[in-house]
Amino acid sequence: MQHDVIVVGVGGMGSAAADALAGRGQRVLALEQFGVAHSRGSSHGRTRIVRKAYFESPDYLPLLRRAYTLWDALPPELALQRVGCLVLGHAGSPVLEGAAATAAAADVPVEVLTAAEVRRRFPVFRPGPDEAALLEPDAGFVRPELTVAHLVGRARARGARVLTGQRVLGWDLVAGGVVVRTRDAVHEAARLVLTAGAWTPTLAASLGLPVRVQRRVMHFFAPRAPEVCAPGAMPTFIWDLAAGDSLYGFPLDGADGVKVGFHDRGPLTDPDRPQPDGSADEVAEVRAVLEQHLPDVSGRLLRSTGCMYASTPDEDFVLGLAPGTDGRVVVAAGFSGHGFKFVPVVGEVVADLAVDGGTSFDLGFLAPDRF
Ligand code: PYC
Repeated sequence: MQHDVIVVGVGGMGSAAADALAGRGQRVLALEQFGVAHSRGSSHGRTRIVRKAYFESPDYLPLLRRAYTLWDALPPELALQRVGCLVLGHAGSPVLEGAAATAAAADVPVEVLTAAEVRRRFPVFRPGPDEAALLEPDAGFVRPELTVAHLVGRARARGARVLTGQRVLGWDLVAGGVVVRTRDAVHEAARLVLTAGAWTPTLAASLGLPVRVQRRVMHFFAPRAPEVCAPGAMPTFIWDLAAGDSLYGFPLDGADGVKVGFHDRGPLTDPDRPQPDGSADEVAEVRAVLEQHLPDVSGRLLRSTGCMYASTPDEDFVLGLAPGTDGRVVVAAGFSGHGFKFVPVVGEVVADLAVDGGTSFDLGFLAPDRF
């Protein structure tokens, strides 16, 4: 067999997996249907939030701590930019309370701020009197496209074959390994890693994972008052507007402006249809929220770009050995719009699972067979 492991899908997770596997001496073939650092999936749009006061669950903390170490070891232009993260919400907001609970349980330094304190320290935000916030200074953002390009480059330097323009049609278990079919070839290897993002429902249909694919839009605005949006004056943020409805965003990023988007709003979509740019209605929807909550951001629209979330019912990831595959298939999927910050540690975990059949992290809450 020419390869030890085939990686299907080279976005954030696939690039990290290919890199980590090649770093462990595996003969890796990685197949990507588009190009390196493309914008057809879920790993584009300039910036991603990184934070540890994880309202989703404290169970992510061991993975997050390792991810921080790995982000900090990357070249400076890829390392975590520590501009902080502000979580805002009404009293009793599950996002705010969840972030505070994880911070307390895991000793993550945070500051609790009243609405008045938020307005004084970060005037770009206009919380109402019954809202509060949690500031996590050690949080910030990373760069998705640069990260993918870097990891692919390093994987190749470590001997991985990363092929672009290779649409995978399907895969099967065979005696002693797996085969993967593309339009032009059939590839064999001992192990398969599925990091197919929004194409998980297509490529992992036999695994029965309940991953649904949804459209999201990232909006980039030239702010009306750039001085209150500069890094230092404005942290990244997640604003819990109402149950299951939040707005997130980033400080001013040079000519790219201020990026904001709804974490939860967006219809189901077909990943094979290129996502159109944000429509007039989608822009009007976000502008209405900006006018009320961050009016200084709501200047000229620079661009609105579509992307996709591949989400599970509980919005926790799917990370582990796929059931019924005799330990030959590793699946890393369903990142539900909050996965990119884990990219480097997911690469390591995937390599552990593919090479050793296990990992020292407790991944029970992410098990592929939990549904
Ligand atoms: O993962 O921090 C995150 C996030 C929340 C909303 C968008 N990204």
